[in-house]
Amino acid sequence: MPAVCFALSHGRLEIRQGDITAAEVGAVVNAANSRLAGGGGVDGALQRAAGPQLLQAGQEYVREHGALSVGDAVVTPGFALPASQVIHTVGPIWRGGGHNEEALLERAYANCLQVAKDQGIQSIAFPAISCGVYGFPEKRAAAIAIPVIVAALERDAVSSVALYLYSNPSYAVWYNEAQRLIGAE
Ligand code: AR6
Repeated sequence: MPAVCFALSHGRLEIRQGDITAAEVGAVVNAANSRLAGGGGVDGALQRAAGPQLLQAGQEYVREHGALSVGDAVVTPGFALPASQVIHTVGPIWRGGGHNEEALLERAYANCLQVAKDQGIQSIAFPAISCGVYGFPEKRAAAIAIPVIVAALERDAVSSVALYLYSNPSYAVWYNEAQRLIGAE
């Protein structure tokens, strides 16, 4: 599986192709829905790998605090996952680009990174939030996500970020955007 590491002045950003459920990190990010009700895609894969306690923990959170707004991020344990914790966020549904989708996606990445900092989580793995059933165009998503992640690394909010892309074409899009925005790996 291809993977490339971009060394920044602070921290490291890795772009890799693969299954995020295997990530051995402080926290993996789940591209969830606002009721943390489980689903397909990354969410379904994480629920299967973590065991039923992950869904229970999310539902308990929603019972106590209510549903998440788009862009919110909350943390639960990782249960049977190799990752210690799961940060659940809700990306925007793409509705053509005129509904604040870009700002909301940026907010989702920024809030996940803020939760990681608040919890003292040093390493975090992201999927391509909103780029599956929520339909966000992948190149635009990469152009939004990568600068937010680089800024968090540069200010030492976290020390290591991995972006997990599931397919080869997705990996190529994100790799090219990282090259364009950061420069040589
Ligand atoms: N590892 C890494 N990436 C994956 C994996 C995996 N195991 N599985 C899928 N992807 P999606 P969304 C990629 O649909 O668009 C759920 O039902 C996938 O190819 O998981 O934010 C939730 O419950 C795509 O590029 O998330 C919500 O209802 C990316 O992960 C809704 O889907 C995100 O696709 C959220 O939709």
